[in-house]
Amino acid sequence: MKIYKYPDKNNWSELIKRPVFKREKLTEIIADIFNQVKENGDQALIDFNKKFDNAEVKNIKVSEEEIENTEELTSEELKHAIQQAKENITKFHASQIVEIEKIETTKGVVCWRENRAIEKVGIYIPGGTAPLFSTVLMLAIPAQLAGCKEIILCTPPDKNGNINPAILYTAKLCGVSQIFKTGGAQAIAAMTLGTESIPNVYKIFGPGNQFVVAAKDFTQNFGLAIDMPAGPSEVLVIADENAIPEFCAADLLSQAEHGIDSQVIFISTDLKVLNETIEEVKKQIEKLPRNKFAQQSLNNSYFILLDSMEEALEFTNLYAPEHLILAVEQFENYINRIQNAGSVFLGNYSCESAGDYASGTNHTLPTNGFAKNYSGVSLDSFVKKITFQHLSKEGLQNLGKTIEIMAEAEGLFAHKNAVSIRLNQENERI
Ligand code: HSO
Ligand code: ZN
Repeated sequence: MKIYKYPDKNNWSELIKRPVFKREKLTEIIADIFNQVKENGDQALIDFNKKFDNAEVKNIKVSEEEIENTEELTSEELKHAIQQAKENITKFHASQIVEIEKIETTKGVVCWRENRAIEKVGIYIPGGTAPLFSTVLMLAIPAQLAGCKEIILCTPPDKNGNINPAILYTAKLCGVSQIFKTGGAQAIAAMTLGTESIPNVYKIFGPGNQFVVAAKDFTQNFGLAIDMPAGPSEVLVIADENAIPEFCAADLLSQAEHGIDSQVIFISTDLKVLNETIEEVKKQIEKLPRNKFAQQSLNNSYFILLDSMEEALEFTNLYAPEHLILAVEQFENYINRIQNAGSVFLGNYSCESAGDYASGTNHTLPTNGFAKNYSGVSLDSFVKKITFQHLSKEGLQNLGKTIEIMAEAEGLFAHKNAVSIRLNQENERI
């Protein structure tokens, strides 16, 4: 834990830096994995399962029976919780569907946009120490609402060749079409190139380790889109004198427990709150089953004392956190000054966990400073928008001169002619 009291503004650029990843070496490894998947298809995935996950899997595709069994393997309590989360996430994302609005820009010239779902999308869910079935909700719900025809999901099997039942249960509940037992860069390669069992897709979503991140980078060479560039998860908490240190500490730890590279930053304008939060973190971390992860990520984390809320927001906008918690009383006064953040949690009762699981907002958010230029996943992430226009004869008469003048000024006479030929048309055919 590093503590900075009133750090000089000249040093802020150091504090907003994230850990750097060496990407170059990875590219070779990723290219090789893509090649193997291209050459050997499913068999390559079966071999990788053995090599990386120590799992014997005969069939890459999860069977209907395996999916049905999850009904029994998932407790009623968890099913109810997943249902409530699903309802809220559905409500919030359905509200993002906008009505088509036809705009007459000039009399007789009508323009509009229509959404078309991306036909085939792939969701990656990491394996490892936490089975992120909540991420299935966050990705499959908007995909289904958008109308994606094929939603496939890849996730690595455990040592026994199984997938966590909650992941399967949620995937089925949210309309995932097919589920495959493959993880890491090879899963991304399979969704990019297609194999005997796995269809290729047009866009890949979901978190993962550095290999998955690099493979998602690489897939763009094949014309695929990805949700967003990724980095480790992060939270920044701003606390004023009214913040509750116990709550702040719990929020910091909820992010820190994700992994050893998670980043948590605590900014306070009040020394007492700062000190008490640090003490609380030390106390609460003891009781966490994942305290080893949390401790390591706290080692890279900062506790910063600043002069004012103005400074706190200035720092925040530079850092551009994935999650921002405003543990301040008059949070309404600061909303319009938040420029760069993935998702914002307002007041003492809006914990990040709410958004991570069940309030309705999406938890797939820009990390690593990308909140400066990216939004989190939403319904829009699963659609393309096609523009349409219709010009009546009168419309072209009203706009034609402008187009002709501009085309001529660019030296593009064929463009000009496409208008002139219509305006000067002698025999009316239309
Ligand atoms: N905080 C993570 C999402 C998550 N948390 C999933 C719990 N499960 C990244 O936004
Ligand atoms: Zn989380």
